[in-house]
Amino acid sequence: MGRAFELMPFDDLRSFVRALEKAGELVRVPFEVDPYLEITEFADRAVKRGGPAFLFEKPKGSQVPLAINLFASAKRMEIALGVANVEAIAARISGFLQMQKPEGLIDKLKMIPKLAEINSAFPRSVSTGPCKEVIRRKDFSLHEFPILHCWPGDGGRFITLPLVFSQNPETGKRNCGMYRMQVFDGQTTGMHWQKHKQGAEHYRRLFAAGKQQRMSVAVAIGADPATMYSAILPLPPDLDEMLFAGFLRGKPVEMVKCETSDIEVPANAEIVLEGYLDLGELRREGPFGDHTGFYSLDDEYPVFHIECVTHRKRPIYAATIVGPPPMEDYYMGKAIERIFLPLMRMQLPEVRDICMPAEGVFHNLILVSMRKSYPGHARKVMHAIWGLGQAMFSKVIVVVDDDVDVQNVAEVAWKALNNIDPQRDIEFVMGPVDSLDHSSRLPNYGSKMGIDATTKWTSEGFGRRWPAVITMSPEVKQRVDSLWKRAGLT
Ligand SMILES: Cc1cc2nc3c(=O)[nH]c(=O)nc-3n(C[C@H](O)[C@H](O)[C@H](O)COP(=O)(O)O)c2cc1C
Ligand SMILES: [Mn+2]
Repeated sequence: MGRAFELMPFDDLRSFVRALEKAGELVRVPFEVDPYLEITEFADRAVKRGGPAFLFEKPKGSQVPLAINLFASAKRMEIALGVANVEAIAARISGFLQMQKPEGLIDKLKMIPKLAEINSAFPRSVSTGPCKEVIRRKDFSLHEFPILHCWPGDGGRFITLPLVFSQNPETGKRNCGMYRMQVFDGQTTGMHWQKHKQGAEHYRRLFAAGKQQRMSVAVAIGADPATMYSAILPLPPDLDEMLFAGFLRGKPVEMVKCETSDIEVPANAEIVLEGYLDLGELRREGPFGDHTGFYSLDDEYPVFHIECVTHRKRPIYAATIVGPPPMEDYYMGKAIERIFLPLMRMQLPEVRDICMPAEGVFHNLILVSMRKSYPGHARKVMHAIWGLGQAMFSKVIVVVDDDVDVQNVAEVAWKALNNIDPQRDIEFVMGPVDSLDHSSRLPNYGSKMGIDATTKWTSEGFGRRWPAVITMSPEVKQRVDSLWKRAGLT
């Protein structure tokens, strides 16, 4: 029986780097470049010009090479996830969601590959792995690594692609999120998990329980690309990112226990930082040149104390930069948009497509096309999106009819602007907003706007006639096709 899918999972970061190099998607920089601002300028220019990923072999002041922009194009996202098109992942997810109870033997046989696929997604605990090649309980310092000082106004150096592992104190379930970490000294960093994220939730619950003073946390830097990517996915709480990574790569993620705690990390990681947070200890973190293209303001965040560093013999340090869009995170976010559409459509089958344009920096602008079936339906969709996990941050939602291609922002602007009576069709709601929003009246709390740009119906109180969009008749188009050539036009 043929496999339901074909993936060539990467074993680790370095095999991904090699694949990118082979595909002409990565350039090695053999001379010295400074992690203080200079690497940012390389990475920013490259992403703005459709340029390559980089492996900086000699970051100034460090023996450790640095990889950046690994996910910074549609092509690199596809290589990372082992697909010709990210829509293929959406199709695999749809396949699972549409799975029916098998009726006969043939149906049952058809299910076997799908079940095998699910089975291969579960993470496996292993006793050791490459991330343990070097174990250092003392005499380690973060200053050995080429940690970027990204932008001139940043508060310091930041680890920008960390996989932060923590445990839900009530269920014991694992979470992995990507939360930047400011280097305070060789053994101490900030832990910038924002209020709404799972790491922060674990911290709050443990603190509230009042039974212990410390929270164990482990951080992996650099792993196979599907595992790295899974850290940013807006999964439901308690859905293990490592399970999702296994699904994405079609092979279990191998997890190995830390030296100093029970937390597990990907065995193939390049670098692992083990440590703890003192519950209640906060420290000023930031400013940081952020996803929004602005510096996010400094604020109080927990402090991560590192007790042990393990790494490969010759580790590669993985980094990204964020800043004025489009940046690498745009391509990571675009893939999220495509991969998560089938999951959103399970809740909201009326939604046809969504688009988050680069300028909206993920959730500042969400364009939604939908099949409208009843009065007020567009508003129901807005409110449902505001109720859906991290989509709660959607600052502006524009809903259009399903004949509008939301991937074409010009078409949305044209049709939506014609279709709205602003006072009637725009609604404001109050609620949680992204921690990075610098305009909201209070941190984390502010207003959001929904624009119903669908065709208005009599049943919605619209008493006038609604005009059709202008199109030329197909016969005339065809005839002019030949006349056009006859006139010598191309
Ligand atoms: C490059 C990059 C950096 C990020 N930095 C942060 C951060 O510092 N703090 C934060 O809360 N979220 C950050 N995020 C977003 C989270 O990783 C994302 O919301 C993720 O879904 C959180 O996982 P969780 O739901 O398991 O908490 C970052 C995302 C990317 C792509
Ligand atoms: Mn999570």
